[in-house]
Amino acid sequence: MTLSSRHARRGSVLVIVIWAVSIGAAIVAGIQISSFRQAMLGSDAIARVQARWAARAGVETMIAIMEYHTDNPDPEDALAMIHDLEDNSYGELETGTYDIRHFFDGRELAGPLDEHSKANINLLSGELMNIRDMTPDVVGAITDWRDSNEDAGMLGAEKSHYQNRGKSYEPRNADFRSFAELELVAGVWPEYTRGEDWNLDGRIDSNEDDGDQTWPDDKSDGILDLGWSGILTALSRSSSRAPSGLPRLNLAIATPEEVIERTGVTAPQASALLAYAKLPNAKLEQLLMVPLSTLSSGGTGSSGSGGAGAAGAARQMNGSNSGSGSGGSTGGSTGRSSGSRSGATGGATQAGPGDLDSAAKGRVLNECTTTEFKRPGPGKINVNTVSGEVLREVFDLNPKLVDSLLSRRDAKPSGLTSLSAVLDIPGFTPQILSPLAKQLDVQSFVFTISSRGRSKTVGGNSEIVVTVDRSTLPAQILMYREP
Ligand SMILES: [Ca+2]
Ligand SMILES: [Ca+2]
Ligand SMILES: [Ca+2]
Repeated sequence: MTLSSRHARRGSVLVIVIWAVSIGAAIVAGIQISSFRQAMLGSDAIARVQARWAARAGVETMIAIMEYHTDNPDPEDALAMIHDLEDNSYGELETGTYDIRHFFDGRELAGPLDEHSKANINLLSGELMNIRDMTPDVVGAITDWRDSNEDAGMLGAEKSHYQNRGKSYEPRNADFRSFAELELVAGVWPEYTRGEDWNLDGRIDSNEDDGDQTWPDDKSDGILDLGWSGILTALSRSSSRAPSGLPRLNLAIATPEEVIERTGVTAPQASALLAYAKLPNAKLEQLLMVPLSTLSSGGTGSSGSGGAGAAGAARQMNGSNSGSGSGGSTGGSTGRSSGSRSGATGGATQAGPGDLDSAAKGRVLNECTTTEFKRPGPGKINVNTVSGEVLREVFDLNPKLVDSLLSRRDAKPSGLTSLSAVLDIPGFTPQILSPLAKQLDVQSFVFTISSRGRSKTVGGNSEIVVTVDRSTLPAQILMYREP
């Protein structure tokens, strides 16, 4: 072998070695880059999981507090649970934090949203026309969506209307099951229902407060305009549970002893209540408008004027249910208004059962019922959490009256523990109360928790929105979303 050929071989070995080394380096670099990427993806995934579980911890905390208060009610403090929920609306875990808030009536509040702070759309009829952007044809379509029949009203919309427009769905012909269902109704636009809260989570998101930079177009003023979703709900539910935690006493089948023990009324008052409860269409909320003596004498038929009063009360109920009895209800209210005044001044000295004072009315309204509870229906409005907007806009209440109700309520650290407090507010006459009375209560069962979780490490975010009914134990999840 010559020197030159040896040199050449050594050279080619060197080339091979260099080539192999550079291939090896490239492979190592490639492996490094891909494992670095995987590590990044891994830590992102870990951050997301941590954020999601932090949000979940917030939800579980809220549910635990609600269940505790269902188990341990405090009839002397209408706000005990709400304050507990607020106080625990922010929490820190080892790996993340959660934060539960909602926008309501132009402000951001800590804690879950009380669905009973809004009017249940399934209980509204004539009041719908008061709502902004609501037109007669939309009210007609909402009514047809909800009523069980297939007869479209003059301005309404039943199955054929939707079929003719190529829709793949038809009216439910029963109560709305969610607020979003409202957007399926003919003539309803998301701009009305959602306002600026485009993902319907009750919270202000960055795209909901940046003007027209991103959808939706918003006012970029730090306030979340909730549209109809700020005043209407389909999720609040009724319950047989009284503020004391006991099932409400059904006056249609109760004994006088049970009534006295539960409400502290006198024996003649208990008999009068039981007599009234046996009347067809007896509604306990009539106590807010009509003195007990008038209601019960209508029941026994011993007094002509009393009978007229009870009949007027029955007419009133029917009138407000159909939304077409405004003439009749005005006449009836005038009569009851004077009756109520005389009852308030001379109740204690009257013969017969004697009228209930406002505290006793409050206890009866809180603890009793005249109808058997079968299943949860649309829920009432909690006077302790209702917004001024709902009272003004849905019930067309005079703004000064609304202010006096809200300032009276907000001045009490334990809230309004019975509706009797409303009776004591000047200006809340029977006429004003009658369309509202059947929708008012002092407790809430259904809440929507919007929990935002944040991971401590890389800043992963996650949101869970859950609607919970706490009226039965364990609490029931009515809706779950991760928007
Ligand atoms: Ca229908
Ligand atoms: Ca939102
Ligand atoms: Ca925007």
